Amino acid sequence: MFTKAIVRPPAPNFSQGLTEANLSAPDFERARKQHEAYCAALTQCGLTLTRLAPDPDYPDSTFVEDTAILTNRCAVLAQPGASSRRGEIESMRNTLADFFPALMSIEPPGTLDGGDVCEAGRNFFVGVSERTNEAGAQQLAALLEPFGHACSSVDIRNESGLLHLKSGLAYLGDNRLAVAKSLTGRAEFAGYDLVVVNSSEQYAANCVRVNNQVLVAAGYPAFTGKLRDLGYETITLEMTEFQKMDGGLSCLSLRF
Ligand code: CIR
Repeated sequence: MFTKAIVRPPAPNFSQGLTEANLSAPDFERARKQHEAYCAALTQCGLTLTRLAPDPDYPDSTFVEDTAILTNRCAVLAQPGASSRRGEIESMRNTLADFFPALMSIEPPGTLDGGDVCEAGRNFFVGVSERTNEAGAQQLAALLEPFGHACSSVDIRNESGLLHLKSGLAYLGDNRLAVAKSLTGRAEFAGYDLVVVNSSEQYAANCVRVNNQVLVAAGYPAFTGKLRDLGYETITLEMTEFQKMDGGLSCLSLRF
């Protein structure tokens, strides 16, 4: 059960962040409205929000999920794989210190983006990606082990179209994973029930279960239909402007 979330609205220079999406430039006003609707959905799910100030020094800083890994017993500050994002960690350190006395960090040469870490019950899947290296994944495993969490690495370096592991994976609770079609054969996911997301709807795989609801990007009817058939209550959210900056739905918040 989550009770809180941290969010940071996009800054006006949001469009200057990193992207390989090859879509048009995002519209700031629309992004701001989409972010507001996202915050309203989290509130509707029962969460109390900490809203950080937009930070134009870091145009990607609205994607707060990449800066930390939060569990019910501890928090780990990430070490962003993209150099332009490294400075996002410091302000998150101050914010998290208010909530997590046991605050740990991934240290260089390790790199790790929170978007590569998918908690699935007691196990954590950690994507080794363009952003997260093996040293970062190993550090996280060593830091979480004393708290009773096991980590397994999933190498996605050859998965075109997946910036982070969670771009193609989400834990729905109930031993169930939403998984992009291209990841379905991975041995790491044996033992879980898989809800497969068709290639044409891959973006929707980055959904978020928040208490009794699943937040899912608008415009992906096949996947949303599957979720509803399984009995999940869904809230669909327009994510177009964040998608243009390679951002998924989960990366706009840190939930705990
Ligand atoms: C970046 O490339 O770092 C940002 N433009 C997007 C990060 C999205 N994060 C995520 O999906 N976890």
